Amino acid sequence: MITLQGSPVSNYYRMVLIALIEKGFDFEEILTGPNQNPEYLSLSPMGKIPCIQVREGSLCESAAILEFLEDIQRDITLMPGGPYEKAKCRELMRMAELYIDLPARRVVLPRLMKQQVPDSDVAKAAQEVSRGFAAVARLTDFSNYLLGDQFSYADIVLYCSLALSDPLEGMLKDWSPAADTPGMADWRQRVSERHAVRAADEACQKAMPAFLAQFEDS
Ligand SMILES: N[C@@H](CCC(=O)N[C@@H](CS)C(=O)NCC(=O)O)C(=O)O
Repeated sequence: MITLQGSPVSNYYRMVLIALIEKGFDFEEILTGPNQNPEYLSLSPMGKIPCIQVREGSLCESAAILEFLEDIQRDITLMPGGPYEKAKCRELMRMAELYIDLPARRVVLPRLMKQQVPDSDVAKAAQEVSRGFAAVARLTDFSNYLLGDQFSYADIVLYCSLALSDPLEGMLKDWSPAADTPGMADWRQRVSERHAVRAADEACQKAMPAFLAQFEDS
């Protein structure tokens, strides 16, 4: 039995949740936010979510978790088999995280927490994220899944990373890289219709109001 710790409001948590469901694992969830409690730090050394606990011990960092899940359960694969193809999958996973999620996150989260974010920071983030979208579009034509007909971790990570670029789009007028990337809207719809993705999205929607409430003025 695998224990997943975190919250479905986290897009990294949802990546792991989707993988667990897609691969048919037996798992339980323990809901927690990121925190610096010594007990949690012994499982997730940065205090970030998600982390998992398995028979052998604990594991954090979503990419490491996803690859571990792939290694222990190969009946339903979410990575291609060959070394080059596998590396292409990792390439897209990294690009979505480094060039879409992270630059967007730097301004979206402070704004969500009602902190002042200079317009220049928002513009810089948008510029970086635009480059990320253009780079991803050079690697795939979105005609079915990102790597062809096999649904993979690349799809999961990019799909979940868009949860950070979406609110960035909302912060700027006339900037919509997702809509402007040919094929992406249809791909996104396809991914969103998968049972595991729908379950993760629904869990996020359910948990979001309580998460947002903590930032409301009392
Ligand atoms: N690189 C980590 C990132 C995880 C992450 O940043 N999670 C966020 C929630 S979406 C978090 O725990 N943030 C709290 C923090 O950064 O201290 C992973 O892939 O798991």
